[in-house]
Amino acid sequence: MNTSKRDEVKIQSERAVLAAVRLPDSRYNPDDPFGELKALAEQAGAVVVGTLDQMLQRPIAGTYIGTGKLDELKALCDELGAQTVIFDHELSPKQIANIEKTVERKILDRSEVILDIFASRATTHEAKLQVEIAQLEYTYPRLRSMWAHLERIAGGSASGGVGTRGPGEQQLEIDRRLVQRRKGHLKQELDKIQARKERSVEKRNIDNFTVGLVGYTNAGKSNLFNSLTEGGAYADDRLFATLMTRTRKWDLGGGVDVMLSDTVGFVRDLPHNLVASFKATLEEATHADLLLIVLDVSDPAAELHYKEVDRTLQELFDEVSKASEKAAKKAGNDRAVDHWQPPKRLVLLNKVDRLKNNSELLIWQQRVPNSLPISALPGTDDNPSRGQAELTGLVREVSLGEIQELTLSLPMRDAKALHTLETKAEILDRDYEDDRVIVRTRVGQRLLAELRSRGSDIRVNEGQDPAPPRTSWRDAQTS
Ligand SMILES: Nc1nc2c(ncn2[C@@H]2O[C@H](COP(=O)(O)OP(=O)(O)O)[C@@H](O)[C@H]2O)c(=O)[nH]1
Ligand SMILES: [Mg+2]
Repeated sequence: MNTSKRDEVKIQSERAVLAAVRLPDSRYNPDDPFGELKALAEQAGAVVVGTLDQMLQRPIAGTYIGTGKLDELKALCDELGAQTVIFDHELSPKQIANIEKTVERKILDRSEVILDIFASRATTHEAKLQVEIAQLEYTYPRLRSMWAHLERIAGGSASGGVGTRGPGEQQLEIDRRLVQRRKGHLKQELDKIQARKERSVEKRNIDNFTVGLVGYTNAGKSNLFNSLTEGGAYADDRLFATLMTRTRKWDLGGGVDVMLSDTVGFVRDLPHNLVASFKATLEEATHADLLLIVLDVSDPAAELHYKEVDRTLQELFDEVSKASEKAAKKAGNDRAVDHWQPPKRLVLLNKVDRLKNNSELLIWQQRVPNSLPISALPGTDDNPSRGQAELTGLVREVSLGEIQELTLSLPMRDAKALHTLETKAEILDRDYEDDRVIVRTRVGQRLLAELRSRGSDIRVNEGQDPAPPRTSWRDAQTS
């Protein structure tokens, strides 16, 4: 049998063909029908070499796609040297087996690819547990159906008569119980974590202002990530692009840099039992200082996507905020500075180059006041990428806070604070008084506030008050 093809669900560096059935109620972008699945497959490490779709009134029971199309699919795989076919649907185990018989390739469905991505992205203990539970939940019913099939074959075999249980059958019973037991164990562990709410209320690293890219799959996050951090050097090398680390230094010019992360993407019609693992995996985004919400405004579903991202982030923020307050109370520490602060947010209206007219963009800008039109595609010298220079400037401002010229006094032994000032602010003059250093400096309001909140005994010269927090949109975004 060719079940061996599915021993390994991973598709890292495999050549894949994408397949889809378009039903009357299918939701997809007609201008880019395979966009999302392609971005998902690439995120899982596959190299997409071809696509094939079919319009149907309803799916075919045994094979989902029409049987005539299966021969076409096989020919396409032969021609393109593809090892894998990824379907843009959830398929039953029976359908997978039937398709595999004709196409003679590893057949995966959309949920399996998504789960694989979540598994590779889960960093916290909670996220890892959630992903494994989802994998067991998704795999378990598929195994059951496979067992039922095997049981039927075993029942008719010469080795066992009616009422005898073959050794294979016993093994399957045991496996089934093991899956259940493992799931029970994981759920218990998860309950413990959630009851304790022992999320590390991570203090942000003062040396690194962190920026996270969030948004739907196919919105352009990875392209933007590449373009901003490497001038698009890796954009064409798809395979390498998915293998590289997901956080890189982003040089904003003038000696200022921040850390930029490409986070796990939202997925259209996320299957119900994958929601928990998605949210747990996304939670790392709540620890960023600034979130760039990337929106593909050329997608007909853009408005829906925007609302969904907004709602989900708000839910996450509320959860983390509660956990953070609890933790602070428990520690008897009520200083506001130690509480978790939600990241600032900026919405990037991406793929503006694909909009057919300017009025569409104007509508978006009205709808989302704190937004910036952008194109994530790397530009050329003659035709620089729209919005990227502006974005870099904005992020630079936000990461520094308002710049002021101040005279500061700090203890000489606070070498760390002094070093931070030297690297992140401009020192104009320096003097020594007893055991203190007096520096005249051009310093960002944010940097100063953070240094002081970390316990540095920095005094501002009399008569000079640090600027009050800004009330511009950037600061307004935190509430
Ligand atoms: N026309 C156009 N296409 C874009 C732009 N940004 C991204 N894309 C395309 O959209 C697809 C998805 O991009 P990707 O960065 O992988 O999205 P991600 O899933 O959010 O990481 C790719 O085919 C990109 O070439 C853009 O600004 N303009
Ligand atoms: Mg991506």
